[in-house]
Amino acid sequence: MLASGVLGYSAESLNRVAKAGAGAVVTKSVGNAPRMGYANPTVVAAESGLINAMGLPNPGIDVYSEEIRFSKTLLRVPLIVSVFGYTAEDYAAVATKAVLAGADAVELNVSCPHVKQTGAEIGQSPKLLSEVVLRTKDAINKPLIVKLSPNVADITALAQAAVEAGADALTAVNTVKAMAIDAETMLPILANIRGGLSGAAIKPMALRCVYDIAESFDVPIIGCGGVTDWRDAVEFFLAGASAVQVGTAVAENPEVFNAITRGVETYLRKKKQKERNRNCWTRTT
Ligand code: RRO
Repeated sequence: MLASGVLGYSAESLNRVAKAGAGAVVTKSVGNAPRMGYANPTVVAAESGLINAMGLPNPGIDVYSEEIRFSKTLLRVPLIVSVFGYTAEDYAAVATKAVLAGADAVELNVSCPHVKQTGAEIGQSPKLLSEVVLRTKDAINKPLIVKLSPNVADITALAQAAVEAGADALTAVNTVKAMAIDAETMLPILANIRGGLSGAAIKPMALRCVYDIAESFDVPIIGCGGVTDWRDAVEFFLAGASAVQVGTAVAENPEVFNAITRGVETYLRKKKQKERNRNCWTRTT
């Protein structure tokens, strides 16, 4: 799947990604009212990844509903709308409008690491998270996915709150709190100072989060964080994920999906052949 935040605004870019082989696409997060987002610079390259602080720029669900409707006329894969809010009612209201416009599923962004009063401020509290999930689940008749924050001491406590409140699946994980400083200017690089780190740099941490959740709960998990090639995807499956999302790698190469799916297929075929050979050997000896 395409992860939220990359190429996720327009119907055309979502469709481009779908045509490149994504099995589903997730939009950039949308809220009740328009938000400008932060001033530039909003993205900076880090060692093996990117640090972003976009600040949830979006046109608001009323305007974005048109894009959802248009996307549905183009897409041949499920459209998952990422929603955020400042209260449980807010989340439920945006999700309701997204589903009315044609969303096949909703992903709750309760994990944006650097916008106040939403995102991780909700997703770090089992009580607030539970309220948001309960309200939203009650309001929509489509699958509800909850995207969790890695910026917590114990991700399983948040996973438990989400699952018990009715989440159909969990995405693990959003970006890791980070910052970049320029030695020459002696200043932070991002206008917002703090941002979220994504890409290969966070893969081992994301894998551990998926493993922690899979060990504790029987819930579909979508692995997210540093998936760049088929081997990364396989590692997430082995950790317990049922699907993976790709974000940062898409920014570099929007065609990455076919390479990943073909690689996973070949891997599975080779593993199956090895298994057959082993069984054959055991029978004949
Ligand atoms: O818009 C952002 O700055 C942003 C969001 Br909503 C998010 O969920 N994660 C992230 O790293 N950046």
